[in-house]
Amino acid sequence: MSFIWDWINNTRPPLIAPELVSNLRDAKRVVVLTGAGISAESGVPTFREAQTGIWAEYNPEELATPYAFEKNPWRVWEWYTWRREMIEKKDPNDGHYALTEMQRRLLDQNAQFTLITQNIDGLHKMAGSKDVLELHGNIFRSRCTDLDCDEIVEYKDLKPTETPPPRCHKCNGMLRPDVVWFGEALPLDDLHKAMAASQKCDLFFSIGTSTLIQPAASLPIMALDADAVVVEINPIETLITKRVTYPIQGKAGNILPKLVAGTWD
Ligand code: BV8
Ligand code: ZN
Repeated sequence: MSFIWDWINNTRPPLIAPELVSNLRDAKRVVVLTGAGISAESGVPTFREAQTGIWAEYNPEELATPYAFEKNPWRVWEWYTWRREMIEKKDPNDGHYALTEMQRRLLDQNAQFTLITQNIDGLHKMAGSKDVLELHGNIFRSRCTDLDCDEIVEYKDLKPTETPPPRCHKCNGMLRPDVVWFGEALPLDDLHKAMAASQKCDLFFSIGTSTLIQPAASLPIMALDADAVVVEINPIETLITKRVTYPIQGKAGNILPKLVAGTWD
């Protein structure tokens, strides 16, 4: 029976094409876009996964909106507290660390590297990645809702209050999570940097994202339109799978360490 397995293994294309390894080794401008899927192996539920406990009946896309916060600031704040307390117990996984190593190696060879994430969990920074563009904000930061106040408060500096949301220590305004809700504009400076890098790169990775959320989902398309080599790493097909150069069906925590080791070790 082993000759059949040998035949299958020898004829099955390698998960990571040798040409991709040389693309990465010779790359001059690399962009990586990550979504909730890269944190899945850290135990952080992806955005589309069913919620659990008291939040099971809620749809994230209905809670992550300015309208939901205006209507019931307490409930939205409690939802973020529940997520924050769950996320702070999680650690970066091998996929995050592989991207940190990829950034180090590329900078060593004077290439440019831009890491863009839709995630708000802070795990890329925790894994050592530098200059991360957090397009949707960060769950460990809060900001004042008073239009004349620009106070940002780190989670560790929050003063607990009997009835959430906590108040701003500068103007006593209500604090909100410093994340981008549906219907809100992304941080313009970071978005412009992300778009410029995607339009100029020679190699673009789309990792762990369903490519459904705009405007982040347009970034891989910008790279494709600029004739970049585009790699997708996702266990399932997405809207861009048929268009990318290298569709790699797999988990980020498994594929990325192999790719980095195969390129530089
Ligand atoms: C805006 C923070 C305009 C909050 C989030 C066209 C153009 C512009 C806007 C729109 C448009 N069409 C529609 C819109 C509106 C909307 C939108 O995109 N709606 C969708 C539903 C169609 N966009 C917006 O509202 C954006 N704002 O455009 O404003 C504007 C301009 C000027 C002035 C005013 C307004 C704001 C969008 C940001 C929303 N905030 N997060 C919070 O998290 O609480 S988005 C949220 O979804 C998370 O950040 C998450 O990262 C993100 C995207 O989802 P994914 O990351 O892709 O996660 P998902 O679960 O979907 O998929 C995970 C994938 O991983 C799966 O494919 C899975 O197979 C894969 N996977 C699983 N395990 C693994 C894996 N992959 C690899 N390895 C594994 N182990
Ligand atoms: Zn304030």
